[in-house]
Formats: sequence, C-alpha cells, structure tokens
Amino acid sequence: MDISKSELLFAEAQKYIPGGVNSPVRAFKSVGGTPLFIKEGKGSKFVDVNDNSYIDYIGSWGPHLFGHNPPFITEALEESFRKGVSFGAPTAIEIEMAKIMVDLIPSIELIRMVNSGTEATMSAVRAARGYTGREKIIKFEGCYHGHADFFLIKAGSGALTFGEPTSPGVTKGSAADTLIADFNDLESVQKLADANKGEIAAIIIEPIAGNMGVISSSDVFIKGLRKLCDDEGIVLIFDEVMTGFRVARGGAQEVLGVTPDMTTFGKIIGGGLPVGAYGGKREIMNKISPVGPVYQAGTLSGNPLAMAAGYAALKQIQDNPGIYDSLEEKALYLEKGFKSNLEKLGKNFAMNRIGSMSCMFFTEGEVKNYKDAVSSDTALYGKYFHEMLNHGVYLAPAQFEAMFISTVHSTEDLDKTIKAHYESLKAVL
Ligand code: KE4
Repeated sequence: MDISKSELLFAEAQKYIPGGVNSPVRAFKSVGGTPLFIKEGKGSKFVDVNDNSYIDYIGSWGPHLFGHNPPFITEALEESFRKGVSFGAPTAIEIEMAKIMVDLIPSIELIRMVNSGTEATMSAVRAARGYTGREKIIKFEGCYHGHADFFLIKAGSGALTFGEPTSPGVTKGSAADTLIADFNDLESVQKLADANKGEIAAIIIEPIAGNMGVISSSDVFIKGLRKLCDDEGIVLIFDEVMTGFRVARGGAQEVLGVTPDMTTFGKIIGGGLPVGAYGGKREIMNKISPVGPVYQAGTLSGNPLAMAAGYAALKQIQDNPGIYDSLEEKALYLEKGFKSNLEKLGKNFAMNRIGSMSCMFFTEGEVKNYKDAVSSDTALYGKYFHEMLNHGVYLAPAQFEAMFISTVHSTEDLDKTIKAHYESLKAVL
C-alpha cells in the first residue's frame, strides 16, 4: 500500500511538532511504522493522503457515535458558524446543552461545560476537594483520566502504552495526594480508606474502563465502591468521558445501575468538536465559581460552535433511543465473527465488549483487571494492527485502547472486517 505522502508529511511534521503529532497515541509508536495522515472522513470510513480508504474503528477515539460528518451535525455547524463562533458571553444554546444533559443523565443536577475530558476530570476533582475540604484522591492503576499532573500516576492509555504510567514532570507534591488502588479489587480501596480516614475527597474511576483495553467493573466491586463512598463521605466521580452516551443512552451508570455523585464527559458530547463537561449533585456543583469559591474557568467553554455540534449529537440521541439497540446488534455481530475466527485458529484471546465499545487482548483467558490486561503480547498486537491496516481496517494503534462501532458501520463493513481479522491473525500467528 502506498503511504509515501504520509511519510513525507510525518517527516515535515516532526520538524515543528514534538513527535510530529498533537497527541502521543496518534504516533503509531507502540505498533511501529508511519502514522497515516487522514485527509477526509465520511460515514464509517476515512481516507489517507494517498487516497487509501479505511473502515474507521477509532472514530476520533470515541466521539463519532454517528460516524464522520453526519448531516445533522454538519448542518448545525453551518447554521451556527455564520452567526459567529465564540463570544465569551452567555448564549442560549448553552442552556439547551445543559438541559439535555440533565434530561438524559438522572444523576446530573448542575453541569459545567469545558473544552476537554482532562479539564472535566481535573475540575471535578477540584470541586470534590472544595466540597469536602479534604485533599487526597484515589484512582485506579490502568485508568486514564487525561493528563492533569495528579492523574499521571500509573495511568492508562498512552501513558501505559509508552511504559511511562507515571510521567516525569509530575512533582512529588502533586503526586502525594493521589493514592492508587486496583481495579475490581474492593479490598485495595478499603485498605487506603482505612489508612487515610477522613482525608479522601474523591474516588475517580472509569466505571467501564477503556484505557487498559476494555474492562468493566464487576457488580460487587462497583456497588461496594458506592457503599464505601457513602460510609466514608467520599465523593464518587464516574469518569464517563469515553462511556458517556457510548455504552448506553445513560452511560455506564445506567449499565451498572450505580449513581455517582459526579460524572465527567467528553468525546461524544462535542460531536467531534472540543467539548468536555462535569456535573452532578447541586450541593457539590454550587461550590463552583461564580456561585461558590472553587475557581474554574475557560475562554472557549460552551462556545456556540462546539455547542451546536454537541447539541445536535445529543438531540439525535434523545430523539432516537433505538440507536443503542442497533449499535448492540452491530457490535454483537462483529464479536461473533471475531470469536468464530479465533475458534477456527485455535486461539482464545480475551474479547471484552460493552455495547459498541470493545477490545480483543492478545492474551488467552479472561481479562478482568489491570494485571490480566498487561499480560497481552503488545508486539503481536502491533503486527496484527498493520495487517488489518493493509486490509483497509483502521484500529487503535495500541493494544490498551478501545474499538468503537458507529451507527453507520454497515453489514458489509462488518463482514469485511471479520474477513480481515481472520486473514490478519492467520498471517501473524
Ligand atoms: P481528553 O483531555 O483527551 O479530551 O480526555 C481525557 C480522557 C479522560 N477520561 C477518559 C476516560 C478518557 O478516555 C480520556 C481520553 N481518552 C484518550 C483515548 N484513550 C484520548 C486519545 C488521546 O489521548 O489522543
């Protein structure tokens, strides 16, 4: 496959941008080879600068629930940008956006728009610290909550992929208040709570993790976590930047049947534009400036252009709850195809899937926690990734990520992907 134009652009990009990319996971570092420069997307596919077309399963790392450039989002953008893209003053569409989020997520009483998932999670933690007057937080090894200093300790996603789960540049001071527990291990949380009585402001978790590959909380664990937070007066924050409006209309909190005190969002709620949000109980959110003393701000927060795209996406979700049945059908079809291939090849690689978010791990047996996940053969994943690319299927360029299906992935796309999956595994095994 000719990728010469991407090679030229990548060489040029590295002269001006660290690693030639504006976000590390795009650099293909863990799978090797040259990152493909994409020039346009349409529906379930996008095309690189050498006009190679791919069925896209990253969907911009989650935002494209409806595929690339769905008409209702492009039309909303066209109508909006002619009136001005940002005013730095309140606009009516910000109320519509907040209202629809409150309507769709029962645990949200008040919500604040920001510009990324990172901003959402760091602001939620600050709100919890301001509300409780406590300083420590608990996060889980392998979970990724964006790149705020105090999260980059044993983090997932790119931090895990590049083997720097604890990033240089994060000071001992900012790391000191971050305690690490083990995902799906309630005892590891209880131990930290007992050892830090009355000092823990919040526990932040990806209730269905997507940054160490896909791993769901067990029922016992997540319900135990809710009870522990109630008993200890700890704010429970669900980081649903990836799972919000992805795994169900009500997100992971609907799938798991557990109500957090706060939730963070991103990705899908921006319809592909930079939007994040954090929200939850009124008594916590009323701590946020200007109504409360906890400061948080953003020049472009809630700007009308991003709100237009995000609102169009959420309106589509609100008006068409049936899309989640269709997403489930497509994802189940693909999962069955993959599992049948694995059987034919005599491999029982772990496959975890919740709704239209899934991951196949290059390790045999079940993957139920971080330790299981990191037993995966990442080198083999890299070879598989490139084989799939050569078959016109674009997956996450790293084992510890998720694969996303959109409402516009056709049966033809899925059949082509299942075939490519079989050929690729046969070639690398
Ligand atoms: P952003 O700041 O990248 O918008 O969101 C950070 C974030 C927070 N919480 C969760 C659960 C997330 O998955 C993310 C971002 N996800 C990664 C993909 N695993 C973004 C891809 C990238 O870093 O380029």
